[in-house]
Amino acid sequence: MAPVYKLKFFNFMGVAEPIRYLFAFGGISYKNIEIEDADWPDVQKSVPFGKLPVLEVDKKVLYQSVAISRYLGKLVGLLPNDDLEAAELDAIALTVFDFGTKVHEWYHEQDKEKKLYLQKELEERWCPRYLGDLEEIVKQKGTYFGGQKLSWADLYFVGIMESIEGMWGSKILEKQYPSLFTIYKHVHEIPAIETYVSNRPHYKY
Ligand SMILES: N[C@@H](CCC(=O)N[C@@H](CS)C(=O)NCC(=O)O)C(=O)O
Repeated sequence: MAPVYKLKFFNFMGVAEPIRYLFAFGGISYKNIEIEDADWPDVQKSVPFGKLPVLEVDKKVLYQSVAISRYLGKLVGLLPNDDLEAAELDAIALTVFDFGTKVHEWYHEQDKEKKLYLQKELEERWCPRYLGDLEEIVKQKGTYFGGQKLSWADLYFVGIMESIEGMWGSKILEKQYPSLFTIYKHVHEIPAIETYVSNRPHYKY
């Protein structure tokens, strides 16, 4: 019998969005549980390291968005058999997560001056560093992060980018990062993803 999947996160895209993409891609049903602010203190005590997302697979609890996405990636046929290629994709997803952390830090900064500083850092330092290097990797590999074949790392990247664009307030890839934009477009053109995106709740970021 297929396991029962329960994804616990909040009512935004964040690091859970790639997981939702992967479920959609594989046509796997799952319960998308959005924790309300009022319930968070209690839920926090019950989850590993006090963080979300977690994915319950029957009675087992998986945490860390990259590990969860890799697990689902294998399940839906988006993980290469070759261990070295698989590790390269882990590195991509972890790098995408690192970039997301920089944007998250800027987005939630309350101090005006510090926020301006972080914005400048993002524009002048972190976008060229992360997106620039990721763009080069794709250019050398072919169409996707893994070469010619779509992988879970592509879905991880696009899910996180959608959340990042929600925070940033505008599109980021089209003008300066054409290879990354191609991945973004291809992933959104996958019928199951297209259907998921057009039916999902209104997530701000
Ligand atoms: N590296 C973790 C990050 C998890 C994380 O930081 N989750 C945040 C939401 S994006 C969280 O649970 N924040 C609530 C809190 O720390 O109180 C992952 O990728 O899953």
